[in-house]
Amino acid sequence: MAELNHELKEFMKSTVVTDFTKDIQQYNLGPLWEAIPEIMNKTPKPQAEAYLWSDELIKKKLKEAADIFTPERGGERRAIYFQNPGLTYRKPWGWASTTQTIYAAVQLLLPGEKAPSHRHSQSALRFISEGSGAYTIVEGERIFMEEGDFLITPKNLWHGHEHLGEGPMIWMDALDIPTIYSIGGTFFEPYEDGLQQPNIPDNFTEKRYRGGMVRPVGDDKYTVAPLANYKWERTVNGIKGLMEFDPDPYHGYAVEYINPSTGKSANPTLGTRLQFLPEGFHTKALRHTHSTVYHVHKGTGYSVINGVRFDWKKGDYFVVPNWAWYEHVADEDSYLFSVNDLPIMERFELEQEQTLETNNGHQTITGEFKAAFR
Ligand code: GTQ
Ligand code: FE2
Repeated sequence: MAELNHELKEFMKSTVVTDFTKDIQQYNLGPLWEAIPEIMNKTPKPQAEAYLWSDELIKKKLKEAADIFTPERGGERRAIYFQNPGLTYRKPWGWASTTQTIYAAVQLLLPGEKAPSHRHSQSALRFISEGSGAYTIVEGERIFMEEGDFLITPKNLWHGHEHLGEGPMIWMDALDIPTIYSIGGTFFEPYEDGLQQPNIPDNFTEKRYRGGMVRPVGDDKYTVAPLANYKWERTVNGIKGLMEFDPDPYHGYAVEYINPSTGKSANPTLGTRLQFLPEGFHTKALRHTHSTVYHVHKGTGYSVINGVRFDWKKGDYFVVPNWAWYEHVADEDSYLFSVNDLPIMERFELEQEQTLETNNGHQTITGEFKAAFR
C-alpha cells in the first residue's frame, strides 16, 4: 500500500501531469490536485497576521490628516483604518481588512466639524476613546458620545456626525466591510442635504433603556437597534458586579454588548466585549475559529499571540487572527474593548475552540513584536 502511494505521488510530479496542470490554467481552469493543501487547510490558516498599531503612530497620522483635509470638504470621514499586512493582496485597498472579515479604524472629529450623512449596507459600531460633545445622528436621533461609550449604527440607516464640544473626539470604528465586499453585497448612498436634521428627541433609545435589564412594553419584537448607545458607566457597573466573584481564567472580567430585544450580539455580524483585567492577572491561552480586534482603553500589559509577545498600552490596537493561540497579561488594571466575528462564525456553524493544556495553559515566548513609533 505504502509503495503504491509512493508510486502515485511520483506520477503526480511527472511532466505528463505538470504539463497538463499548466495547460488548463491558460483557459481559466484550475487544478484541484495542486490547490487542495492550500485552499483546504486542516485547520484555519488565516492570511491575516497578528499585528499591533501604537497610540503614538495613530495620533501622529490623525494629526497629519487633520492638517490636510476636513470631513466636510472631500473627506466624508477622517478615518484611518488598520490594514492587516497579510491581507494587502486583496484589491482594491486590501478590502480595508483588519482581519479577514472585520474593518477597524480610528476616526477624528474636531470641534465645529461635520461629517455628512450617508447610509450603507455594512453594519457599523463605534467605541469612544477620547473626548465628548460630539453626536452621531442616526435616522434623525442625535446620540451624544462620551469616553467609553459603545454605539451601534445598523446597516442601511442614515448617519452623520457633528462635534459641538471642545477638544478632539477620537473613536474606534468597526464595520463588516470585508465580509460584505467579498460576498458582493455592498450598497452606499450619500444623503442629499449634508448632515441630516434631528427629528426625534436626543439620546432617545438610551433614555428608553435606562433600566438596563427591563425594557419598554412593546419592545419584545426584534428591532435592529432598540438601544443605540451603551454608556460607559452602565457597562462598567456590569463588570463591577462580576468582580465580586472569581475571574474567568480565559477572559478575566468580561461582558458582551447585547441587543436587549433578543439577547444576541448588539450588532448582527460583529461581536463586541469590554474586558477588565486586574493588575497582575494572566489569562490562560486559548484559540478559536473567530478573529478579534482589540483596543486598549486603559492600562498596560502584553498579549502573547502564537508565541510572540505584543506589549500594549492605552490607545493601542492589535489583532488576534483566527485560530491563533493567545493570552493576555495586565501590568496594571486594564480595560480592553474588542470586536470579533463570532456572530459570522456561528451563523455558518464554524465556531470551534481549544484551550492550551500544557505548561499550566501558558505559551512559550519565542519572539517580540516591534511596533512603529512606540
Ligand atoms: O463614520 O460612517 O470608519 O461609513 C468607515 C465607514 C466610518 C462612518 C468608517 C463609515 C464610517
Ligand atoms: Fe458610515
